[in-house]
Amino acid sequence: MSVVSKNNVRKQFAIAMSTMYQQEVPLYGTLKNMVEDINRDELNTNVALVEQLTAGNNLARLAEERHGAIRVGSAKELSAIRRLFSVMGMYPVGYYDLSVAGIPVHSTAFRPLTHADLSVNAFRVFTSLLRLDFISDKVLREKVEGILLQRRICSPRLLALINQFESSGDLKGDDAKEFLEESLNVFRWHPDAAVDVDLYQELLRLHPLIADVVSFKGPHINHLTPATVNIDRAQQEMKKRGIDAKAIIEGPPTRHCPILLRQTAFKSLSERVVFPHSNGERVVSSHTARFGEIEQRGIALTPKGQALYDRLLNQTRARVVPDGKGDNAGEYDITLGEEFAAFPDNYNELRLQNLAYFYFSVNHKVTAQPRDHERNIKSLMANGHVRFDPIIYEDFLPVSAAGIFQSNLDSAKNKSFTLKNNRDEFESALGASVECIFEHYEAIQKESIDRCVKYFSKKYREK
Ligand code: OOG
Ligand code: NI
Repeated sequence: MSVVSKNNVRKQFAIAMSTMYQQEVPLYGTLKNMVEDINRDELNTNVALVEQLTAGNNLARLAEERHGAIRVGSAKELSAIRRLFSVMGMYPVGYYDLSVAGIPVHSTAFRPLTHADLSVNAFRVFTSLLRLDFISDKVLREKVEGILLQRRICSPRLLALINQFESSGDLKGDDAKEFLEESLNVFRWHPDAAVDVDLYQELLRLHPLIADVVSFKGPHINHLTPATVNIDRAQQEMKKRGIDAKAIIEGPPTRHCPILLRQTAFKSLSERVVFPHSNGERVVSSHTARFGEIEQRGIALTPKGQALYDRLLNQTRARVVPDGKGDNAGEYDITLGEEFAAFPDNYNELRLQNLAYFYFSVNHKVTAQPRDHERNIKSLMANGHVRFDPIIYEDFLPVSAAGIFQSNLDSAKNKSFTLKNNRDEFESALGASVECIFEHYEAIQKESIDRCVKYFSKKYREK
């Protein structure tokens, strides 16, 4: 039996998840087709964009690039999920504390790390751990902890396959196939609830997220996200088709040079659930949690660029807070545009001011050889021997993520509460530390510069 690479396992997993979610939530299939049509049309009419995506090695994966999200209830579940994703070459990057926005979770994103692995398939899973310290009623909290402790989200066979991977470093043929099937089951939707309807209602009143995590048999995938090259158009198109879209696009405003990440979504749908009842009967009711999202990714920012982004977003929100219903959506967009006028919107300027990360590559269109004293990256770039293209941001934004959560939690009373920003607690639940967001972009940029310089010094030697 031949070894199946982690990249291959992840690629197949992403495809299988997409198929499963389209069956579970048919509107997601509509959304995905809509985004594909928009992308095809945009790429047909924008030659420069196609060139840029090709040079940065980002064109092929556009069609299959998407992320998903899950929510888990305990340290045991979070660490099991970490081990599961590592079989697919996905590692925890970044720590997002959403309690600051009134959401009782903290999160990370499991994703591939290197440029080569990302270009094979960039599937990521935003993973949130419920913060049970949010439940102030001790009796209820202990009851919930007990339920979560009993829950087994991974089958014994899946755990055995993960162990096998951890001891041998890979999975072969049929084992990899079985691993995929078993993994898919972890994220499947269960229409029969694991708690009775009274407890469900009690948890719902406390916070809809708690009900969503605790009441079911596993961490069902709660959305998938195709990537578009024109999210404004996707937002308009959703509205045109009568799809119940989120009121605002999260993240930075529309720009010539897109930065970081912009997101929108259709709101979560009400789904039929069968609950057991303490009197032994079954009660048919509904649950609202699962939705479909669209993302547009732009260039990754350096710490300096990220600080500027954070400052401008804070300034925007100090002036207008999106009301969630869309009544002040226009005003919010205008204010966002005004504040972000201070963010350079030109790739060369972003590079010169060290605000963003770039992928450098040899420009084969220029055939003249550089002169000896020009074989450094600065001159190579100035003379067009080397081109530079955006390194795409692969991570998430805490304020945007909170906005996505909130738009799907209609019944959430925005209770204010304070929980400690507790990265240590999260990492100890995870059983590992989370990777730094910036380090990997830095490494990709450096590697691309080294490759270009080496290319021209080799040519130089051959002369
Ligand atoms: C996750 C919401 C955040 C994103 O893309 O920022 C998110 C969730 O609802 O579980 O998916
Ligand atoms: Ni998302």
